[in-house]
Amino acid sequence: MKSGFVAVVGRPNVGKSTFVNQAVGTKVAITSPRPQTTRNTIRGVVHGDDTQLVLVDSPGLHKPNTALGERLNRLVYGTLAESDAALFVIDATGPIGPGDRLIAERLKESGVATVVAVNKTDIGDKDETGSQLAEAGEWDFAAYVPVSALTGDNVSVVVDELVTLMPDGPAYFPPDMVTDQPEQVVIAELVREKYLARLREELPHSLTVLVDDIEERPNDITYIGARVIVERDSQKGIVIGHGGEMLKTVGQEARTEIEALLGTSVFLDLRVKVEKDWQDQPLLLDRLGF
Ligand SMILES: Nc1nc2c(ncn2[C@@H]2O[C@H](COP(=O)(O)OP(=O)(O)OP(=O)(O)O)[C@@H](O)[C@H]2O)c(=O)[nH]1
Ligand SMILES: [Mg+2]
Repeated sequence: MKSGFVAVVGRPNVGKSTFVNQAVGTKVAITSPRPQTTRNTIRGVVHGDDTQLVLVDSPGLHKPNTALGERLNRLVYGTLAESDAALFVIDATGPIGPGDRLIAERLKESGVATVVAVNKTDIGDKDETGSQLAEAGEWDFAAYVPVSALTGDNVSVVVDELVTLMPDGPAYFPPDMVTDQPEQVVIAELVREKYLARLREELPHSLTVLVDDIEERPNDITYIGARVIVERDSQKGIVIGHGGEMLKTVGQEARTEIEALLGTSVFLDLRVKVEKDWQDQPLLLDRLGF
């Protein structure tokens, strides 16, 4: 069969995770309008007729200004070195910028066969999409496809292009497996997604979620204990909300999705904890799995 690993790269917020979810057909990676939503490499598997694409979603590449940012960038370039192909996602709604050019250069240097997806065509201006395709065309990559990861338009075209770049290989994942993430990570990410949708500006980057406990209880109830971790005492109040409102709403929204995922009722026990400057503490980053 044709199979292999595809590094999905691009600037923050261009729609990498949305693309992976659409191609896989299941939400394996959370998405949000905020940059730096994805913090880990996440594998999403596209099963085809005698083909298997393992899409490796990764954090958006940006100028690092914290230890976390540096780790994320290293993670992405490490992923690239182990890939059979790359999918470079750029955003049709804005001009190609220095960030895109830098990534294009790195991709060229790496020698990894690359497909370019110009994403968000559903909201991008036709002319702008056209001029972006022309400009990106000068990089001379394997293929260029305008897509909408959100609506699914042309996503299968990108998948087909990537499949042609795959070597002969084994099935890396069994047919029923769509991601490599353990259940507690998927659950923690769903909670974080609900917060990302609600919080403004800097706070999203200061927030992380850790699931400590998943227990099956009688009457088909799953107990889940999780910590919402922020950096400063002042952020604790925001995350909890007036009269506990924020914590409650986020908890309810996350619970609904987790119940659908697990197929049981869920008791979600969320606690808020302050870990000072967790983004700059190597030991804590290790514990949080970065
Ligand atoms: N209209 C439109 N919006 C999109 C499309 N693809 C992604 N988005 C939106 O763009 C935002 C960012 O999408 P993500 O998939 O989280 O982007 P990302 O590249 O994974 O971002 P990071 O993980 O932060 O690097 C979200 O609000 C998505 O809903 C698209 O094709 N059309
Ligand atoms: Mg992402």
